[in-house]
This record gives sequence, structure tokens and C-alpha cells, in this order.
Amino acid sequence: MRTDTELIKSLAYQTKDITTDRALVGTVSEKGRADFVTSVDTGVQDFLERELLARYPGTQLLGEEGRRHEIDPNGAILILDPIDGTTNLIYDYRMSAVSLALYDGGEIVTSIVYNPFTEEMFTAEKSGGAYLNGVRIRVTTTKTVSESLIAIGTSPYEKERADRNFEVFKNIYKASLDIRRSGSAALDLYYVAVGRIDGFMEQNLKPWDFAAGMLILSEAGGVVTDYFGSAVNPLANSDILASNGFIHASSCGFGNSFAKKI
Ligand code: 2AM
Ligand code: CA
Repeated sequence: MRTDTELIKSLAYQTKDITTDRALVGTVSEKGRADFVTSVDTGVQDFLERELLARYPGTQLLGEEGRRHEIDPNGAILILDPIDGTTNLIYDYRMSAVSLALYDGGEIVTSIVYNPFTEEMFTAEKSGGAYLNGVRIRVTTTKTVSESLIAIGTSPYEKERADRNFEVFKNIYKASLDIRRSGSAALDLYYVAVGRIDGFMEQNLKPWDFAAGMLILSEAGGVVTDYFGSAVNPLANSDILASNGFIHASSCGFGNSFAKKI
């Protein structure tokens, strides 16, 4: 299946009226611990689901806030997070993004991640490079972890993992330049892609958190694997280790310090 990246971009731009409407953020419900949904999340999901399925009938939609359908991995799938960084949105922290990937033929073929607060539109097509607002982007050339700035994700919805997570974070903090925590996995992935940080890791993310950012980063010259360096299935939950590539092998060492694979 072919999608029109320009069309998907224009639909994403149109979500700005919803994402920046503070009145809609007031309606919050908690799906799970530290896992929130607002009327912005559902508004963006409803808008994009309606517009995309009208243009690409027969395509499956795997969206965080939509009704769950049985997904056939052999068909074309749009993987949508209407708002990645919902807690940031609630706090008006201005680090949230609309994330959309098209999975077809066993891989992600098109991605957009749009941050309405910075007016940054990240796009990628398989083998076509990654772009920020139409300008080609590349990862950093940092060669060692000790010179690297690394983003971590704290999995706030699974506090039972905190001891093991923070042991890893302490090791990274000691070995690297410093750590950062944004609250949006999609944003962390495009930060690595555009060279604002050198790497990122977070446990047990969902497909809509990382699918779009994964292609943007790999098309910018970076690498995305699980904590052990293995390939990631974009349709399944996964630990995510992302980097500029140069520091990837040594970063896997931090993932390996987990007691067991989850
Ligand atoms: P969200 O803002 O779309 O919910 C923050 O650590 C990152 O984890 C964000 O990308 C956030 O996405 C994601 N996240 C939040 N709740 C989650 C859950 N229950 N499982 C997996 N990822 C989650
Ligand atoms: Ca979300």
C-alpha cells in the first residue's frame, strides 16, 4: 500500500487546534497508574482515524485510544499515538507529539511525528532518509558513552520496575556525560535522530510509542533494538534501546545488566 506523506502531514498539522486547546485537557481519566487520557487524546484519535480510514479504506488502525480490533500483521496497518506525552500535555510541559507510522509488508514504511508546541514535523520514508520540516537530519557522531547525553524513560506506570530501572540509570549516569528525561518516547527517538541527544532507553514501550520514531531514527543513521541488541517487532511491546549507532554495542551492556529478559 502507498500513502501520501504530504497528505498525512497536512492531516497532522490540522490536529493543532485540538492539541493546543487547554479546555480539552481538563477532562482527564486514568487508564492505569500514571497512564492518563484526555479529551485531546481522544479528539486527535477520532479525527485522524476518521480522515485516514476515509482515504485508505481497508487499512487497519492500531491506535492507543481507539477501539481494539484484531490486527492481521500481513495487511497494512496505521499505528497511531494521538498524543505521546499525555502527562506533559496535562502539565502544559510542551513536550508531546502526534505519532503515526504505516506498517506494510513486515516493516514500517512511512512515519510522521509532529510536535505542535515547537512546530516540528519529523518525517521518514523507508530508504528515503529522515527530515525535520523538510530538511534532512542525521544523528550525532559521538563515539563513546562517556561523551554521550542519554535520555531515559522511567516507566511511571510500572513502579514495581523502579529498583532495577534506576540501577541501570545510575550506571548510565555514571558512565555518560549526563541523562535527560522528556516524558515522550516518540520525542526521545526524534531527539536522537536530529542529534540533540546520543541515545535513549525505556522499558516495555507499546508499538504506538515507538513505531514512527523508530523509522525516523533509522533513516537518520541511528539504530533501534531491544535492550539486548535484538531486532524490534513494531507490532509488539518492547524494551527500546536507541542510539546514534556508534555507542550502540556499549549501550547494550546497560540493558544486559537487567536480571532477565521481559
Ligand atoms: P503516552 O504519553 O502516550 O501515554 C513515558 O515514559 C512514555 O511511556 C510515553 O511515551 C508514554 O506514552 C509511554 N507510556 C505511558 N503509559 C504507558 C504504558 N502503560 N505502557 C507503555 N508505555 C506507556
Ligand atoms: Ca498516547
